[in-house]
Amino acid sequence: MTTQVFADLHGHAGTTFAEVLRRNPGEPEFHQAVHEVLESLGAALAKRPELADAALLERLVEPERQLMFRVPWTDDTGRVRVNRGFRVEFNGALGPYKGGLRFHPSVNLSVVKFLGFEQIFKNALTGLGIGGGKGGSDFDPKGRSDAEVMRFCQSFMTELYRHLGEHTDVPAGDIGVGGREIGYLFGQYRRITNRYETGVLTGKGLGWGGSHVRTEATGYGCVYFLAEMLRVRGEDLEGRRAVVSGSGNVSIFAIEKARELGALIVACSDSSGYIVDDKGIDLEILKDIKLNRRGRIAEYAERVPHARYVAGGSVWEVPCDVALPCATQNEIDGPTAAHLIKHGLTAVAEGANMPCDPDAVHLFREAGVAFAPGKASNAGGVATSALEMAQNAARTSWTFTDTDTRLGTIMRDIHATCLETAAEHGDEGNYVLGANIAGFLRVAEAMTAFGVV
Ligand code: NDP
Ligand code: 2IT
Repeated sequence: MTTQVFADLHGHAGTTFAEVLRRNPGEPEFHQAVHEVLESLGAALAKRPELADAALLERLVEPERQLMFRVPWTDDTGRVRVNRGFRVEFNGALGPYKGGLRFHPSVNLSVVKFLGFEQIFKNALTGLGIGGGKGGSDFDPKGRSDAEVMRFCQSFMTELYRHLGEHTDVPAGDIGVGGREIGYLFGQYRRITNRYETGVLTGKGLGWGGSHVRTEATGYGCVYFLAEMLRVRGEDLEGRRAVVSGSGNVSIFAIEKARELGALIVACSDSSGYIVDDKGIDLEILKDIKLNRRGRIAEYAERVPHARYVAGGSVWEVPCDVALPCATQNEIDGPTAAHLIKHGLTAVAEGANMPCDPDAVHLFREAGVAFAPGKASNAGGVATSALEMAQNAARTSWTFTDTDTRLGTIMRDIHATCLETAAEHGDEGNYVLGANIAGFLRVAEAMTAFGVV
């Protein structure tokens, strides 16, 4: 793990950050996410000194509740395995804690806290009534049978259920958690509680309380945001050469929508390597490999003779005009960003959470690259989760077109909010500043109304 060097923060933000470092040792991802938000808030706090007086920052950086628990399960050979489960209920000022579950060997408290912290501002930006939370486990679903994944999910829910509820805490998917896992989790929740409480999880199947467009929402929403960011610059996606990292839920539907809007997506990846297809990725083949058969990206090059597979390496070696990082945190660092800029990059929209590190974001801004931070551009997933909760509460279901139209409107509204907020605070076009301040102000208003709680 490399030691991070943080730019100095002044005044109230500086003292708050020093306390975060002291109180949360060994949590670099959490420090990084907090630093980025605090760095943006100076201009907002200068206009609203009463927020600093009410210790809003000190309260925001401290999770309301952090749960860690043992998850024992039995593998197919009969061996007992033990994983660690997490749920961080970070801030419930705007609604039930809302945020995904990540199953990946890299999951630890720092990762869950950074994701939960980001989620507070992201969820606030949607304008819907959802607080911020996140959870998961260091369980690695890769190579596990369906039966093993089911037993793990059942054990995980056997502890977690007591902390959940449609008005309390509502998980969904994230890395390693998709429709299959949500099914097992919901099945166990229903069995333990004897309640058909559809609003307790989102990302459910369409036949049992799920919403149209939830599967596509994060990727589609990210491209809606990107298209809007280009539109205000007098540009569009037609004929643009794009690279997307990852080949999971967010990546696949970002590719689908970007292609529909005229982009040529020439490369994508998984954790083993990347593929390049200069004719444009064949989405049917990619979906078959990744969604139907849970295969590896290398198979794409076996099925598409003109494509090539590069084992290891980073997909960001491939020059592009538009970058959609949709895999994981800190996948684009300073040198990678410099390489991309040198080869003609003009726009970045983060589909993943915090995929660009602070050096990369700084270089993009300096070079005039249009940059959309994840908490704004990937908010379509959680926004559609809130739409799923609304449908569950009303015991109704909307059409695909209706739901997709609502998603489009939400993403354009978030885009406008970020731009307007950045301009009001003296930094035109800075989506990072706009997203952090707008999200913060909405949460701060509710927290102030509630008093010291
Ligand atoms: P998936 O599990 O569906 O896909 C993840 C993809 O990223 C896979 O291709 C995976 O490769 C790759 N990947 C994951 N971790 C690493 C790593 N450490 N190094 C290299 N590649 C990696 O997850 P999602 O698509 O749901 O999530 C992707 C990102 O989007 C995450 O940052 C998530 O937090 C964020 N996000 C997701 C939302 C959602 O609704 N699902 C909403 C908003 C944000 P492999 O299969 O080889 O592991
Ligand atoms: O990072 C995210 O916003 C998600 N993984 C989706 C959360 C949700 O509750 O839909």
